[in-house]
Amino acid sequence: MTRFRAALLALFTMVALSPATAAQAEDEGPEQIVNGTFDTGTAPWWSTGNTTLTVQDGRACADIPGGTANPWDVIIGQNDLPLVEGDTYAYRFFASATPAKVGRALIQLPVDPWTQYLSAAPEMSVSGNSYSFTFTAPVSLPNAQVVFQLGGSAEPWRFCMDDVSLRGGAEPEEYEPDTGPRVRVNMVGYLPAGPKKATLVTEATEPLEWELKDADKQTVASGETVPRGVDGSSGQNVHTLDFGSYRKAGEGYTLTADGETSRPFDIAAGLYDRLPADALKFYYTQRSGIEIRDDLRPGYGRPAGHVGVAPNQGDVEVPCQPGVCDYTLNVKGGWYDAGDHGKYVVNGGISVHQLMAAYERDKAAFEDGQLDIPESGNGRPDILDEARWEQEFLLSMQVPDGEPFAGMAHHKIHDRAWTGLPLLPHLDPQPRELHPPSTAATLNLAATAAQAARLYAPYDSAFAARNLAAARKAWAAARANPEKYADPNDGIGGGAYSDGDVSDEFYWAAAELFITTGEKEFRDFVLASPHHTGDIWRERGFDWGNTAQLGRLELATVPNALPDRARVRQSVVEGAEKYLAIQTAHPYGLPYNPPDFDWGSNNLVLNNMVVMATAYDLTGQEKYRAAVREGMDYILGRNALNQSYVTGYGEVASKNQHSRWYARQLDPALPNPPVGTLSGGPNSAIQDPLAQRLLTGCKPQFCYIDHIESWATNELTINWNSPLAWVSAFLADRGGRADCRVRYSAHGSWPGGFTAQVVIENVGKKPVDGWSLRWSFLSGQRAGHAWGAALSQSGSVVTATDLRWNGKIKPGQKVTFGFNGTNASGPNPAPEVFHLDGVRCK
Ligand code: 9MR
Repeated sequence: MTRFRAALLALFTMVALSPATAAQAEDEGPEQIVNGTFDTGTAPWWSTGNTTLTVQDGRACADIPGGTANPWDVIIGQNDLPLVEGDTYAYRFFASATPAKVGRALIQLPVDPWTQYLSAAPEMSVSGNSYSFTFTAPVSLPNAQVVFQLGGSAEPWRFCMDDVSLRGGAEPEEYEPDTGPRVRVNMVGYLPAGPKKATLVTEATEPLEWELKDADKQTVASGETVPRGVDGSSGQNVHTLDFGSYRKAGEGYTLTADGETSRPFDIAAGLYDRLPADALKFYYTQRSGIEIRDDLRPGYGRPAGHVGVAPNQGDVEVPCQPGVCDYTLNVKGGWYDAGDHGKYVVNGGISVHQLMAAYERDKAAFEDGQLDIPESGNGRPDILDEARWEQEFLLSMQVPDGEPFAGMAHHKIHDRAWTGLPLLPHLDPQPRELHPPSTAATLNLAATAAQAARLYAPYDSAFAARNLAAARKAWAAARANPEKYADPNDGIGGGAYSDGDVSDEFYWAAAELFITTGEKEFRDFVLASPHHTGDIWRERGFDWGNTAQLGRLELATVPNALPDRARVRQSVVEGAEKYLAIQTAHPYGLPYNPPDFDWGSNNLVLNNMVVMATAYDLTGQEKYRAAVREGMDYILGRNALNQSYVTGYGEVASKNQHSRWYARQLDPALPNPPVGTLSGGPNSAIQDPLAQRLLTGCKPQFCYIDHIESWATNELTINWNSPLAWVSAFLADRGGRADCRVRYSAHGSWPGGFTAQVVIENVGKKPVDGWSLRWSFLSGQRAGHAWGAALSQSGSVVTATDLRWNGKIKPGQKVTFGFNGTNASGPNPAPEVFHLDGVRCK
């Protein structure tokens, strides 16, 4: 390419007022501006917090506030433009101002002393003009800034721009991620008893020696790698190595092979102890409608977003999009979906469901006070308080009685137009709108409300009843409107979240309603659904748009009286076998391997791990637990990019996820995302301009960049942290299986009450000497008078302890105790999971 190298002495010259011809542009060198035509939204353009860039009629426009003193009080710009010393650049743009204004157009150093390489004062008219300048770069730098300084006006005005172009300099360099040492490990570490595998990137095709070294660089184990050929997900020739036989706990281990030494890692039993709480704490700082307290999250405090305080225009009295409805709703609260300020019922649904499911899987693992949230100390598990924040919002999205589509749920509420970054929630000036009700949203509400009805019953019976009523109403409304789909083109100002097949949402909702009520209507629906028997275990995993798996997992794990429950449980094991086979064949141990990776692939990886973890819960077979542990290695560093996707976990970890308020990469005064935030991860479709510029042609694992502008590969969302929370709670669970088998039978019931007998059998080889048995009730049941054991109950968790005289259980022997229960509304299902002295029985 010929470079336009005019020997200009002046720093810049204004040469013409006409747009460049194509030939001219060709001569001028490569384009350096990303998305100067605003065809793909406003990214990676940014603005100061007092204005919002939105696309209008193909141009990027912003309302510039009046009453500022200096030009730099309002800025719109783009970062990271490379300049080459001595090269001449052509800079062009179209701009308009209403009313007419003089602005400042600069190309400058992005930090103090803000050296200007080009400075112009375009006189902008209402109809707009094209501007053209040239300048010669006096220095080389990788990150010059193009900015429009638009402040200093007493009156507000409107600015629009288009066709922003900076031509010249070097061809954009091919982006090469820094992938560090070629030995890839879980940088956080390995569990002493767990599998320990690593991946080596090498040209070699024959086995190579590997050595495991401790922190003193002493070799403690060694072996040979296994060549695995070229891996399609990365395009790399790789070997795997297995050091699972080494089990000694310690810090600072490294693996060496092929002359390369891995990043350090630990071997520790407590590796995952903090992760469940960190993954769950993420939700508090995603909350809308409440001030985030800095004392609870130092560095993250911020005023309440969207509580009807200017410049916010929501969320207390939100109208519909024009023509959709003529009422307003108070939909304050809930969690912001992701890095945007939208709130979407379908995505909120799976997120709150997975939090409640993590709780329901092992209620005793979740306590009050774990998450440092405002509700800590109220006597209820924090995870339920956090989930309730979202569930209340979902309830508020239900169409009121007497209105068209009463009982359905509005699909979403969000800004009328997309906003730029950074923008704290309370500073969002956009009008907010309710979008039409959808069957998918309605079924998400039915499912989560039915689930909430049973889980909140021990703590707040009124809230439980409100949920059950809402679930029934939503179910009936969905049945009456079974094909009201969200418009796939309704994606301005928020995501579309459209889904043209809601038969899976119907199945999931029916499953939850059946589990909670035991009623025939829901049982019949479940049994007749094609999702009840079909192979629903897609390689690509499940997510907000594929929810049949949620129904199947719930029916398999939560006690219920389905006639073919044994088959349902077996089907989960079949799904797990499928993911296990994919993982075993994958040299990076990935239980997900489609030829192209989906948007948010990390959450699909984690959801496939949920299926394998559930198979472990159902069968106690170690191979499934080992598979979950190995899957986590990928998330935490054993991958082609040699990085962890969880903020704060591992030496090199994602920290610039796309977010309007954790936008430190754009504004050093703002924080990075909190510790425990999952990045969406590799996405082959690279929809955002930054990823397109840097990653075009990427192999799946390489379709990722830890940059705030890469919203397609590096966002954070409530529905991606939810499987992280679920899986990490599973991983933090240190127990194996105890040598006990428990039979629980409710024999005899009367309105509101029942009597139950529990038999504990010692199926091991060692005698038990003193025991305590723990289980949790499914809904609001309470244990009362007991015989043969002392019973105590906290929330829904019951603990039975021996009475000394029956504390010994010899191998092969049994002890029996019983109790009277109350509050057995609904199906009163028998608990199925029991822990003896804290360890789950077989
Ligand atoms: O996670 C969503 C992904 O499955 C969809 O393909 C994509 C396009 O509709 O949208 C993703 O969700 C985004 C949503 O639309 C807006 N908030 C941020 C979400 C994560 O990027």
